[in-house]
Amino acid sequence: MTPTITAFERSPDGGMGLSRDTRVRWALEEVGQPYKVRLVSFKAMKEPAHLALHPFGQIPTYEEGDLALFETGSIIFHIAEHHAGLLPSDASARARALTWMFAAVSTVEPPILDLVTVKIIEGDKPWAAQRLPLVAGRIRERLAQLSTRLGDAEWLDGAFSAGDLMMVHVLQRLKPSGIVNEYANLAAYVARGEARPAYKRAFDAQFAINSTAPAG
Ligand code: GTB
Repeated sequence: MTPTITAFERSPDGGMGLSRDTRVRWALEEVGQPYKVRLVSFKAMKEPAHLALHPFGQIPTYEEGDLALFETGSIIFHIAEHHAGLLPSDASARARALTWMFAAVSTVEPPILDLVTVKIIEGDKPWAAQRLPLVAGRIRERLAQLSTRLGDAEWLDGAFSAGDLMMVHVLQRLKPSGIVNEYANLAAYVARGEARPAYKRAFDAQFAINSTAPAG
């Protein structure tokens, strides 16, 4: 059964791949699973039909027959469980790949989201200029730790996995700040992820939607 995901009718980044449907598209492309996309407006995301799928009124969601999922971690885990290519078959290696998925969303992503918040949502507050270096410092601490662990390896734990997919997409959110480029091995790691044919297909698909959306 072909799954359907939801995505922004018009992404605030103009289709540069930062919205989280991109990571789900990427996972589906990695495993060769065709999918459909239902575009939703910001207004529709807060209406009952979408809230029934996603209690927090966000994208992406994932529907496959009777199954409806939200949260990219859960969606990508589901895809990886049902298709070869995103998780190793060895039980210990699989558990480690899952650990990296969780590390990406629960340890590395939060300070990165704080940076977005302090720059965009809280940018006009009188204390924003003081908070910014604190948040940037927390990000650098995490990236330094991640950089040390990655070392000169290609991926975080052996072959490319859902853990790398999630981590690369989390790090991409830092692109506008340039902070990832302070860590040469992390910048190269992100570039390796972006060079994967499956990533390119996912990026192009979401970019095509956003570059053709009518103005206004
Ligand atoms: N933890 C959830 C998950 O991983 O699925 C988070 C989902 C989420 O934050 N969704 C965002 C959303 O629906 C879109 S991706 N926001 C609308 C709302 O909350 O009302 C976050 C995002 C948005 C825009 C950009 N951008 O333009 O650069 C990047 C990322």
